[in-house]
Amino acid sequence: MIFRQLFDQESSTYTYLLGDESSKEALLIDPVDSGLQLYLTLLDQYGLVLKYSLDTHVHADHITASGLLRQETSTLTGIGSRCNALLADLQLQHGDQLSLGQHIVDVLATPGHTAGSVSYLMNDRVFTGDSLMINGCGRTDFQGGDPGTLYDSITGQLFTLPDETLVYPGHDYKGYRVSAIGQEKAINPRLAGKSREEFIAIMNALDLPKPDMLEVAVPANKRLGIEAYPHG
Ligand SMILES: N[C@@H](CCC(=O)N[C@@H](CS)C(=O)NCC(=O)O)C(=O)O
Ligand SMILES: [Fe+2]
Repeated sequence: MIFRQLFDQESSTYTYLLGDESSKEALLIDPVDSGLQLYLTLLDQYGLVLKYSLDTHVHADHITASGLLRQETSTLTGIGSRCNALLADLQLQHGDQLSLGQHIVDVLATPGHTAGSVSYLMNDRVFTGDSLMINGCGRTDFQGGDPGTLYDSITGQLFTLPDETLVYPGHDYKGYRVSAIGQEKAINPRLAGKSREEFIAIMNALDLPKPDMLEVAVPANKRLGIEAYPHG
């Protein structure tokens, strides 16, 4: 597999490029609009064809490149069906499977950061978006977020994966790049040894300032980051 973890400094967002060398099929997870040219260059350099541009949720802090990628390539765009981003080609649901050559991507519904959040599981790694971060997790105070629901997603879906499963989050604000399910179970301060009630109390007490781009990004990302789609 070709695998690249890309970082957008502006929003501290990780974007993932996965490519299957045999079939030349590729997918991107959580591409950022300002990275468009970089993604196209990398695809070209590796000789890959973009099959899927996937988002883990409707982002509140940056604009997705999925709509732009749809215009520039033959990619299908995909997002959780409960995100209400109706212009996406694939309205993904828990249990859906996508193929990348011989590899399978499993869609896991992991709501709680937003109502429509999903994670993508491929081989030994899970792309958790903002459902599970390294030593943390996404906030739950807007976009249909709910701390109890997030606790249930993390403990019921993500923490039931093998401990060795690598965790690749949607953001990191502290310099971490990759974790593992076993490590998050053991030392994530919001989750290790915490009851559902304790987790809810922690999340409800965060009192974080709203993302700078919230009012712009959410409506834009519901249109996959472009005004008119797919003809714009
Ligand atoms: N200061 C950042 C805040 C970004 C933010 O709130 N990120 C969300 C993910 S969309 C989150 O869950 N952050 C978790 C945290 O800050 O602990 C901005 O303005 O963009
Ligand atoms: Fe988010």
